[in-house]
Amino acid sequence: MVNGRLTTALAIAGASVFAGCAKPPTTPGPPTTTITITAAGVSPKSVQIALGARVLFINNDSRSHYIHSDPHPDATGCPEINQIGILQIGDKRETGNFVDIATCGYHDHDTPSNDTFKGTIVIK
Ligand SMILES: [Cu+2]
Repeated sequence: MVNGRLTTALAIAGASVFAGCAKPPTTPGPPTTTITITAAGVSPKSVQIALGARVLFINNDSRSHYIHSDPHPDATGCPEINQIGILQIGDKRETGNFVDIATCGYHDHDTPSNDTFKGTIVIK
């Protein structure tokens, strides 16, 4: 019976497609560390994160901030930080994934000598 075999084959194919849908959810990555910017400066001034993690910057100040890797003006130290760039009022943005063990300094590129807006991200 050709029809009987075909029906069986379709039933098996259908079962395996269903099994494919039942795979477990993907594991979430490491939690994101947050640095908040206000008129009082960046907080916390120093954060420690795991290798491969990112940092979220939130601008709660009443002006924009241009977050840049040290050293000023070249910003070559930790290019992951330069993904933040200019944060307008209320903006939030993540760095790239830090892929090297390092201590990364950053500053506000618009006011590079203002220590209030300088901070450190330690990757370990
Ligand atoms: Cu700069």
